[in-house]
Amino acid sequence: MAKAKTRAAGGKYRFSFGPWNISEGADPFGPPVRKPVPFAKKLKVYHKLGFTGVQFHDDDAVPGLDNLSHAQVVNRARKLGKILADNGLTPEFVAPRLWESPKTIDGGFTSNDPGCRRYALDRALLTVDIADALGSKNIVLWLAREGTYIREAKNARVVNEQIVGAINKMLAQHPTIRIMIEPKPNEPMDQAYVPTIGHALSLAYLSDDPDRVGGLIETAHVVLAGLDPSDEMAFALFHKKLWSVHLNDQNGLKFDEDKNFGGVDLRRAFNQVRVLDDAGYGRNGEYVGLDVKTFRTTKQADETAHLANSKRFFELLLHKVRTFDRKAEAQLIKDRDYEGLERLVVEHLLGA
Ligand code: XUL
Ligand code: MN
Repeated sequence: MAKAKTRAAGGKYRFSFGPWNISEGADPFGPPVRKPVPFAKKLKVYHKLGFTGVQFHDDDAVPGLDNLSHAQVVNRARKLGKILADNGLTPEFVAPRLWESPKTIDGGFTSNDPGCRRYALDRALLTVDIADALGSKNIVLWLAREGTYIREAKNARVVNEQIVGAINKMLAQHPTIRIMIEPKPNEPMDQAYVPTIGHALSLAYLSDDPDRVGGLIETAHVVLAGLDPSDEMAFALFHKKLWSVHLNDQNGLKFDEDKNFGGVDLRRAFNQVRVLDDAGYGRNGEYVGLDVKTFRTTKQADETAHLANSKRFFELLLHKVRTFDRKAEAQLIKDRDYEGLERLVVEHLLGA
């Protein structure tokens, strides 16, 4: 592979993943099939595979946080921040896990129960404190259960006020914290309230500090919405609000698969790398984040192969992006010869 000049600061893209990406293989139909990997052992994997950013849920960072005092939570987060720094790792973001507690059965910020809404808000504010103690500026909001199974259950107009209200309280909790909304159209809900990046950014602009609210786009989530991931990324990049990505892949409209980046649709993956690289993604410190799961069939010894594979596919596609004949492309566009352009792209991807 020819050495292509990378665009991010420091000359290289920086990669991240979350500890949940090394999974035990449980699915709704069967129990775990691999042994759990202790967190400390997971941390060792990062450098080995060429990753430097760690994505966190609040309770990945501080397990059992619902049963700890505020001071204990912050103290443990601080200690973890030091461990990360000692290992040359950076905490990319922290995301409140608002979908497992009995108090979030009917949603978090949009629950119909005011006590449950309070729980969700308190947990989101605690997440801000955890991020601060860890040394990260970024909060990711995947609004897992903010939605409905039946439309009549909630007021789809009022929920926007509740979501923006919660975002405003999080912004007020810390002067420099940033919030990245990760849209997803369904699963676990039948219909989610912030299904696309357009929805997410329109709420961002309504917040008290729009400069501190942006987006994280996950490939699979966009495919589930029936849209094109590179177009969604381009939309957010135009708004200067693509602050992270969860690259993976998704084979059509089914459960959220979190497959290897490029594993389903190479051309779709090529176009994601192309819009990112063309826009100088990474220059402001953004990570190339992955959210990938290995197959249930994977043996214990290969439990991180999907991370290595997805990163490699990104790098190979980056080379394809940078060696694509842009002059020929411009001429074909000028001639409105899109059959010719199709051939140029596909032959390039096939190495023909
Ligand atoms: C869910 C999903 C989450 C978020 C972080 O589909 O992608 O893992 O990325 O909460
Ligand atoms: Mn994700």
